[in-house]
Amino acid sequence: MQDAITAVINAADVQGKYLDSSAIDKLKKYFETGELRVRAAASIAANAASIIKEAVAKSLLYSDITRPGGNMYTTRRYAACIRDLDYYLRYATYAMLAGDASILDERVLNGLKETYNSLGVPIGATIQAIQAMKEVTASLVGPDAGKEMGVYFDYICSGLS
Ligand SMILES: CCC1=C(C)/C(=C/C2=NC(=C\c3[nH]c(/C=C4\NC(=O)[C@H](C)[C@H]4CC)c(C)c3CCC(=O)O)/C(CCC(=O)O)=C2C)NC1=O
Repeated sequence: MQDAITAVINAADVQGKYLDSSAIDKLKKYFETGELRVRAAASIAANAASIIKEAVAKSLLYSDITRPGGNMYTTRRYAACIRDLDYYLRYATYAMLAGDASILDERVLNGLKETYNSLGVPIGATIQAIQAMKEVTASLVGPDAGKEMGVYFDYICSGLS
C-alpha cells in the first residue's frame, strides 16, 4: 500500500532528487486536508451500516435483482452483496485517508471482475450501488470530503468496468 507521502517521496527518490515545488505542493495539499479526512473517516465509520442500507434502498431494492432468479435473491446472496458493499465503503475510506488508490488495486480489485463474471454477479448493478453509496456518503460528510471519497468510489467502478 502506498499513500500520498510515500508516492511523492518515491517519485523523488527514483530521480535521486530533493522534493521539487510541485511535490511540495502535493504534500501541502495533503496535510491541509488531513483534519477533513480524519473527520470524514470517523463519521463514515459511525454510520457505515446506514450508508449501505440507504444506498441499497436507492439502487437495488425492488428491482429484478432481489426477486427469484436475480443475483441478490436468497438470504445468502443478499448478505454477500451487502458484505461486498461494506468492503467497498471500508476500502474507499482507507484510500481516502491515505490519499492514494493503490490499496484498492491490491486488496479489492485484483481478480474481482473475473470473480464476478464467473459467479454471474451483475457488474452494472454493482456500479449503480457504488454510485448510490457515493451520493449517500457525500450527503453525510459534506461536499469537500464527499468529493474526495468520490474519487475512490469511482476508482472501484472503473476497475470493475
Ligand atoms: C475485500 C475484497 C473482497 C471483495 C471485493 C470480495 C468480493 C466477492 N463477492 C463475492 C460474491 C458475491 N457478490 C455478490 C454481490 C452482488 N450481487 C448483486 O446482484 C449485487 C448487484 C451485488 C452487491 C452490490 C453476490 C450476490 C455474491 C454471491 C454470489 C454467489 O455465490 O452466487 C465473492 C465470491 C466468494 C463469496 O461469495 O464470498 C467475492 C470474492 N471478496 C473479497 O475478499
